[in-house]
Amino acid sequence: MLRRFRRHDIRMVQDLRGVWDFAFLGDVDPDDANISEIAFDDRMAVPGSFDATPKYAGHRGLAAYRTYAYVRDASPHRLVLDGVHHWARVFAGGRKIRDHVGGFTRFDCDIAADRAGEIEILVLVDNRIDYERCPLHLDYFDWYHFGGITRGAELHRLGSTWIDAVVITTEDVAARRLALKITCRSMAASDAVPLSIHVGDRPVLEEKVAVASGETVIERGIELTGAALWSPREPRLHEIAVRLGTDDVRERVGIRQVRVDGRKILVNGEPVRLLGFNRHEIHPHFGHGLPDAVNVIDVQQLLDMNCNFVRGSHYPQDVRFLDLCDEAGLCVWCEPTAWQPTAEHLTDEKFLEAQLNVASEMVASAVNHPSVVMWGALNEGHSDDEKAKAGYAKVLNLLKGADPTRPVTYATCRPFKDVCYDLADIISVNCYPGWYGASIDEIPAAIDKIVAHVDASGQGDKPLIISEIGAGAIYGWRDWNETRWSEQYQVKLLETVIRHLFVDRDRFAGLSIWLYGDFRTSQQTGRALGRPRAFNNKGVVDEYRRPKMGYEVVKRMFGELSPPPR
Ligand code: ADA
Repeated sequence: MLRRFRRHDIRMVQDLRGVWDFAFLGDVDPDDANISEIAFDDRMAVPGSFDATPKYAGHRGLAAYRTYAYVRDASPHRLVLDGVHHWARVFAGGRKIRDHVGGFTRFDCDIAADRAGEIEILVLVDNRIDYERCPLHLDYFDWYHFGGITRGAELHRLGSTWIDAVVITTEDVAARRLALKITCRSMAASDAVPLSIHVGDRPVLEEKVAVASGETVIERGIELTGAALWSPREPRLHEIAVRLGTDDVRERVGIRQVRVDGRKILVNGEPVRLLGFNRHEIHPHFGHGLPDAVNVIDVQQLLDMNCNFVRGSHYPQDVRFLDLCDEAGLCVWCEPTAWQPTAEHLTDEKFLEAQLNVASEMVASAVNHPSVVMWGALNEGHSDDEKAKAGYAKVLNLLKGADPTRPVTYATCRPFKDVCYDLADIISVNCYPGWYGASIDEIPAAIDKIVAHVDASGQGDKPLIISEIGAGAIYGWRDWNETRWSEQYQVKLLETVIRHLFVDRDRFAGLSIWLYGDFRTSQQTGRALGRPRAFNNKGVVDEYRRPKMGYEVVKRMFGELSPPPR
C-alpha cells in the first residue's frame, strides 16, 4: 500500500496489491472449507470489493483469495492487511494464522517461515451478515456492507529484532518537544542494539539500547527547535525515522496540540471553526476498496468547497486518505465502526469486545496523523438509555486511555433525552429538521431548541457540533417546484442551515454536513423505500463525485466564513 512517504529504508516489504486468484464459495461455513481443495476459477483485484463487480454483485458468502509471496529466509515475517470485509481467516503456506473481525482496520498476521522461497497466502473472506461472528457489520445499517480485501496487503520481513510500533505525540508545542514510544520485539535479549532517530536526514539521537527477549518499550523525547507547526491553514509535516538494529520505521507527524477550551476547539491555542462533511468510503465500482484516485478526488473536492473538516462516517477511514488529509490540513473526526447500537448491544459482551477491538485498532493506525483531531464513537446509539451508558463509558474511556491527547465525542440523535453527555469533551448532535419532519422555515427554531436544551442541561461550556444535517437530492433532478429530492431543495436547506449556524449566531464549533458523496445502502425493503435507488442521496456530489447544485452553495458559503489560506 503505497503511502505518501517512504515507510522503510531497511525492512524488506513486498507490496501484494494486484490481481489475486479468487473463488466464490458461497454458503459454506469457514470451518468446513477445505483449503487444499478450493478451485480458484477466477481472479479479483486487491484492493477491491468482489461484490462491487458485475459478476458477484449482491453476493454474500464465503470467498477465497490467493496469492504468492517471497520469503527471504527463515526469519519472522508479517503479513499486514489494511482491511478485509468483514471477517477473515488467514493461511500462510497452508497453515492457519489467525481470524479477524471487522472490515475497516489493519491487522497483522505473523508468519514463522521455516525456509526461503515462495509462500502461498490464502485469505478466506466472509461478507455474510452474522452477528455471532461479526457484530460490527449488521443488516440494518444505512450502508451496503461490501466484501473483499479492500485496502492493500504487504509482506514484511521482520528479522530477529523489529519495531512493532512508533507512537509520536506532541508534548510541548512551544518547545517543539515530541515524545516517542517505540515498541519493539526481539527473538533474543541483547544489551547493545543500536538505536537512532532521524528527522528528515538529520540525526537527533544515536545510542545503544538493551532489548529483552519478547517485548521492549523504549521512550525518548526529542526537541525540534524552530520546527514548523501543523495547523489546518499551514499543515507542515515532519518525517521521523527510527532505526533499531537491522529494522526501521518512518512515521510522518505534525507538531500540534488539540485542546478544548470552553465552547472552542483550539489547535495550537488558536480557535478553529470546523466546516465540512461526513464521508463514506464507498464507490459503485470499488465498494469499500477505494483506489488512490478516488481518495485524491475526494480531498480535491473537499478543499474546493473550502472545507477544513471531514467526519469519517461511520468507521475508520483508510490511512491513505488520512495521509492526504494530513497534507491538506483537513481536520478529521475518526470513529470505530458502529451504527445506532441499542442498549441490548451495549450490554452484550460480544458486541462490546468487538467495539473495543476496533477502537484499539483504529487508534493504533491513526494515532500519528495530525489531521485526526478527535475520536468519535457509537454513531446515534441509544445514548438516552441509562442501560447503554456503561457501554458508552467503556468505549470512550478506552479511546481516552489509548490516546489522552485528543478530545472524544459521539454523535447523538437524541439530544433532548441524552444521558451520556458528561462522557464527551465535545457535544455532537445529528438532526434532520427540514428533512425528517419540520419544514425548512422551521430549521432555525429547531436548532435553537437543541442549543437551549444542551445549555440547560449543564453542557453549555463545551464545544457544540452539528455532526449531521442534510437533505436528499437526486443528481440531475432539478425541479422549479423545489420539491424534496430536487437539487433545489437541498440548496435551500443547506443555505438555511449554514446561515443560521454561523451567520445569524456563532454558538457552534463545527458542522459536518450529511453528506459529501451518495452511496449504496442496505437493500432491505424498509430502508430502500425511503431511499430512491437504494442509495443514500444526501451527498452534494453523487456516487461518481459529480457535483449537484448544493456543491456550489456550500463552496460559496464556507468560503465566506473561512477565507482560503494565505
Ligand atoms: C442518520 C445516520 C446516517 C444516515 C442519516 C440519513 O443520521 O447517522 O448514517 O443514515 O441518518 O441519511 O438518514
